[in-house]
Amino acid sequence: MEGIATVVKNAGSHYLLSPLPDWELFPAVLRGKVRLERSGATNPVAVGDRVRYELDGVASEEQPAVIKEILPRDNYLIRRSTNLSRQSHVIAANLDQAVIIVSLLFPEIKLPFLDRILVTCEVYKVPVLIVLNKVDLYREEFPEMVSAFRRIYESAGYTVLETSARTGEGIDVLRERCRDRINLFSGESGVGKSSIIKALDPGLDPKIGRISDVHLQGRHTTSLYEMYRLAGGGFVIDTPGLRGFGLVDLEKEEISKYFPEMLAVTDDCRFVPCTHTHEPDCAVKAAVDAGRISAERYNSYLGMLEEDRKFR
Ligand SMILES: Nc1nc2c(ncn2[C@@H]2O[C@H](COP(=O)(O)OP(=O)(O)OP(=O)(O)O)[C@@H](O)[C@H]2O)c(=O)[nH]1
Ligand SMILES: [Mg+2]
Ligand SMILES: [Zn+2]
Repeated sequence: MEGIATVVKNAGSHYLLSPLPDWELFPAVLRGKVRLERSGATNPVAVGDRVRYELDGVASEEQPAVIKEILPRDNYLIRRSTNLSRQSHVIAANLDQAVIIVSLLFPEIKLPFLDRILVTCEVYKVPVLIVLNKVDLYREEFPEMVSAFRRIYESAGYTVLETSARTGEGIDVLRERCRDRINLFSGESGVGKSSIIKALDPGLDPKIGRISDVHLQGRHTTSLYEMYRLAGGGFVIDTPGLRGFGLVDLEKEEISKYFPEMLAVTDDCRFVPCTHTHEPDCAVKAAVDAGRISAERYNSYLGMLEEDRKFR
């Protein structure tokens, strides 16, 4: 028998499939020659991939379904482990939304890191929702930090949702935003990705870690890519916390296209292409000077240009 199903879990060489939107999990393996797009990725099949499988009888651990073909992807996200490495890893495929989870403290946020993730989502055309989690820990004490963060990302065109997996704040709104979609949950280790999934649907049981006392960092509790079905509707993919995040291959002149607030004004730059650094009459620099583009985002952009020079 043959069928089409979606990869919902990837544990090394074993996979779990489900015929989404139905939730009936069964094991599968990759065997023989699978027709692949030439991608150079370290993992041929990713969570979210729709696959054609073959199966004799009922799938079991002893007799898993066999993945024969990966169907064309609507979209996907990849990352390079470092800028130096040519190897890339497909994070997930066929996503309706990337929910990027951050916390201002515990672990302390690194804006350039967030901006690289956002650029990657723009490159691969995956709509983004930014979730500012753990507000119970710092908003009362540092309200100006929260409003500064909001200002930076809302002025860039992103939606920022404040949540606390601990108190439940913002969780109903997030549940609504995740409904009827396939959502990737991504972000640094320890920001609360798995905790939020548990808060969205207390019937689920993703592994939740502890922040290390010494480094105030996450401990990479989640180690696999795994999709969950939310009781409220929709699907979420829990992922291991990102460490390094190498930027995808981009030409220097291209990078600013993936900063929506820069893209919006580049037509007014005198030079085409413009790197928005030394050129006269640059609309991006003018917008930064006028405070319409945030200095933090512009600095992240300059950092990416700089790396681009270093690594090729
Ligand atoms: N105070 C507070 N603590 C939280 C919140 N969300 C998560 N935590 C705590 O933060 C720690 C890490 O949470 P996890 O859900 O494991 O984080 P994660 O992002 O899944 O981490 P990795 O799986 O390592 O990538 C745990 O001790 C959680 O209890 C929150 O909103 N408020
Ligand atoms: Mg986790
Ligand atoms: Zn310019």
